[in-house]
Amino acid sequence: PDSSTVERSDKHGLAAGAAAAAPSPDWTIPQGWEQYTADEHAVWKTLFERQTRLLPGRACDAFVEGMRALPIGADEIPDFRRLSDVLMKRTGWQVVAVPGLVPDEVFFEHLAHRRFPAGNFIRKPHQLDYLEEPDVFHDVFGHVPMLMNPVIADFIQAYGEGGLRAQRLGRLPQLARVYWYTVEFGLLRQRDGLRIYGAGIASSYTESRFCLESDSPNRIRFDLERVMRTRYRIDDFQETYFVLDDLEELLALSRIDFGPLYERLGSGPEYDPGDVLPQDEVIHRGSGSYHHPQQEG
Ligand code: HBI
Ligand code: FE
Repeated sequence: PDSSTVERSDKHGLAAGAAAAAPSPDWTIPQGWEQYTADEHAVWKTLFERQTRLLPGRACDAFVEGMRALPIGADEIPDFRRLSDVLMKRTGWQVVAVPGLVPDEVFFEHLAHRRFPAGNFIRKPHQLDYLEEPDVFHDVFGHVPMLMNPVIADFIQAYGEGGLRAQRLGRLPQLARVYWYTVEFGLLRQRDGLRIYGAGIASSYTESRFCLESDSPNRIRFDLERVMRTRYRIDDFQETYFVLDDLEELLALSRIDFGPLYERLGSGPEYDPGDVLPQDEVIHRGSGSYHHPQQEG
């Protein structure tokens, strides 16, 4: 893409299609913090306040601690420079601005270098509950607090490194499921109960309750190969959540040699999002009432 044609001042509120012209080879753009409007800060405030009310007793301790130590508050969209200052000291991560979804290899390259690409735009008031591309609320509120945790910090870097390799080996769909069912939609069994650590849930008003309180979804103990064989839903609540007993489990995952696993994954079954298998350690067997409502009569 020809960066010279991109109008740098025109970058807020860009959604689908906006990323078509990459402003630079690594797709980063200035956050343009000074250009956010009062209305945009107000959308952030609405999202921040309703989510912050919901998370006590639902988000895991690491999330709450990360959030507390960061310059993230209700009144304004956070400034990535200030987030990066704090993150850098704690775990060596930075937050860089991108216009929306970026190509897989660009995404991985950033993660491998401990740069988290965050959308700089914020959803419109009519999109509070769902949008297709990650915006600043999902990326900053959902992901950045967990990047303060050293285990998650290393795991996401390893995912970036592994992503580049998986792509070369044609195994990206399988690896992406690990990210999906952990970093985005993971649950954690804390001493005091099931908690959220996945950013896709932590930033969602509706799913943060559904994932813990609904009897509809399955909650199954995380198993790496099982997860890599399991398709996921991108446009609705998950039918199954995978549960870690300890975030430290991710530490082992970032050191695993996926080579032999990729070999095995070349054959054998693939599972649907709602499948429950005989070998699963089932924490809650979902009723399926949300995704598969029973017909009357
Ligand atoms: N780009 N900005 C952004 N954020 C993501 O989470 C993201 C992306 N590009 C590709 C991507 N995720 C993935 O689907 C990979 O994890 C496979
Ligand atoms: Fe995300």
